[in-house]
Amino acid sequence: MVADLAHSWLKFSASVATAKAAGRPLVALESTIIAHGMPYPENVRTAREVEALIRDLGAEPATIALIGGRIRIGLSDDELELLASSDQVHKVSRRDLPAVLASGGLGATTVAGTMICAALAGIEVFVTGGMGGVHRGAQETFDISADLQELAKTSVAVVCAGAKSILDIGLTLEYLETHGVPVLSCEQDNFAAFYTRDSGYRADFRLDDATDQARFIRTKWDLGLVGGVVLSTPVPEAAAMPSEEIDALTRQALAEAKAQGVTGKAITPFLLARIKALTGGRSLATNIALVKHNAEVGARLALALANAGH
Ligand code: PSU
Ligand code: MN
Repeated sequence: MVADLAHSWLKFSASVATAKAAGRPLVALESTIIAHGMPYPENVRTAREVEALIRDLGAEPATIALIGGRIRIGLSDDELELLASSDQVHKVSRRDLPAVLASGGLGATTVAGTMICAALAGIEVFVTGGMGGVHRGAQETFDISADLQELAKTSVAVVCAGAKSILDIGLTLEYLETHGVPVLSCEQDNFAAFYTRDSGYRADFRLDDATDQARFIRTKWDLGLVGGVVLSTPVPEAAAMPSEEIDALTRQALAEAKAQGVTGKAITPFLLARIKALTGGRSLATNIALVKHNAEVGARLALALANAGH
């Protein structure tokens, strides 16, 4: 009954509904990266290009957002444009979902928010840029992204380029281990660090092949081990940033956030925007390249999961 009530809040786009009915694999995409993670108009251009890449590989993209009091699974071109250009878009994680839906506002979903909506829509694979995590200094601030709790309880595979070094990556991986969330890596042994390929921390399991990734994920869920899986894949070599540079700029952006008293849900967008400004926009090119690469990895995983049955 609860599930039926929840489904009354969903609205599928025509193309996602058609693909779903035909049993074509679906790939969820988040909207916080569009509304709060990248500037206009690069954000809307990237969103469209990412959708096209997924379609070209034979899966159907479903960008998720809250519009007019419904959870929208799949957006039109105009709706993507609206999310990308409006300054009235709420950043929606688990906590914010009922508020923005009930008020009919415009909401961009985070990794946590998108996982919830994807699971309701029956979508198993979700592609993003970087995931949230345990913030540096969390021992004092308690700032741990709700993304991690969502991974602990919602059964969606999240494809990302690891986590940014604005976070404490070691503590992020510890947190995931505690909650039984497997961290898979493809193309390398180590967990990726978003702008750079190597976080310096080993992922739990390296699985380069989509068929093997799908078998792992299907086995977890067959066993009733509820919860997400992280699939980390590094930014393509040619687009990666030098790690010394990004480390120094990250420290600077963190110091500025602290000096200006930026906290809570505002901190991640603040740091992303500062790093972009401090790199003269080069971090944006890296961001776009890694999202596109993640989309390819995610589309292949969605196809492999469809072939793996259940
Ligand atoms: N990391 C990025 N780009 C992003 C985000 C994180 O590199 O756009 C967004 C994602 O939507 C993620 C959210 O779920 O920020 C995490 O925010 P918070 O730290 O407030 O939980
Ligand atoms: Mn936070």
